[in-house]
Amino acid sequence: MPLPATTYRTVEGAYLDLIRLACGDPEYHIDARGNEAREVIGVTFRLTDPRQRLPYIAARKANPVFQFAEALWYLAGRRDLKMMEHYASSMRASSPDGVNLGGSAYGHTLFARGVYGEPSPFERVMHLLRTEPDSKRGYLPVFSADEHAIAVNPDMACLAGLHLLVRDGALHMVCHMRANDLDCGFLSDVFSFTMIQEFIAVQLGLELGHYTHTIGSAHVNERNVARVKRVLEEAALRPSSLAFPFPAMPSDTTPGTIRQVLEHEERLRTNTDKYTAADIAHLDLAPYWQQALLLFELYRQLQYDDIEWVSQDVIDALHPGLRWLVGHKWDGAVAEGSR
Ligand code: 5HM
Repeated sequence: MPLPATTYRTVEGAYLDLIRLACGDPEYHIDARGNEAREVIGVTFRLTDPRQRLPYIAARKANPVFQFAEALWYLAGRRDLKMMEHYASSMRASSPDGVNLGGSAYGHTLFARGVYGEPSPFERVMHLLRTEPDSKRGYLPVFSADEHAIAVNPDMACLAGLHLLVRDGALHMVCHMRANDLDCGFLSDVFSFTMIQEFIAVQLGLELGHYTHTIGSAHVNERNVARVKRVLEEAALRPSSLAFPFPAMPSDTTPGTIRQVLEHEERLRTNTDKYTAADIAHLDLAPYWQQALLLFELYRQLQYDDIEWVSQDVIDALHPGLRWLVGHKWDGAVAEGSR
């Protein structure tokens, strides 16, 4: 009996197959809201190890600073533009009021409590899964029909919803996206959504299960086709993908941990503080979350300090996979021997 979806161990394999398909054998050429794109309709794949959520392809120049920032922003239930535009200034264009993000503030939809302190959708689903583990009702809708009522909506949620299923002691997740830009949005979406899955698994005391991703409109914008081709050329020349196993989220991670990481993040984002690797190592935070702060300190140096190289202690303290990624993203600011 065939598996329900094409299965990959890491996000990189899925990313490469999807861009190859949409670029090389598109079903349609579309032009929605001025974005010409090559499109395939209705794709699904499964990641057996959702922790392997980073691609190691030099030509892609993936940005782990943005990916951690976005995942933490979601987990904290935030929607403010000021945090996210620091890491990606392009996000301002999606904000309807210059203060908050709209439909794409998925974490606000999922994790924020109601105005009168009512439980968040996440808290309600946690209660359901604790009381009826075999439930099929653990669905967290994100896209709202009301979004169609907003005239000239600059930010309509691309994530339709996340479905949580507890089976055999593991938390599986199925993600439904109405649309996914395979070159730009896809990698940070899978990174963040699998972080959300792992965070929820930790809250429930469960193993991390598999992650299934389904897309209505899977597309590559014409303006990104040249980069996509470079990515595919690099992948074709490599014997096999680089392996930097991504560690497990600590089992004592709570919403309070996320708040604590983001308090430090804010100090670095606003350049109120600067940290050495030793400062970060002495914080009351698990090494896993210290990695996020090392990335934010690295980004602080790039944004605010008049430096030739990012300080070597920060580079040396990074997980080898993150060091590889920042070395290729900011190759002019990370000493060559460290890449
Ligand atoms: O016209 P439309 O609202 O579909 O344009 C949004 C574009 O951003 C699409 O290309 C969509 O696939 C991409 N996108 C994404 O891939 C947007 C968001 C933010 O909601 C996202 N992933 N998370």
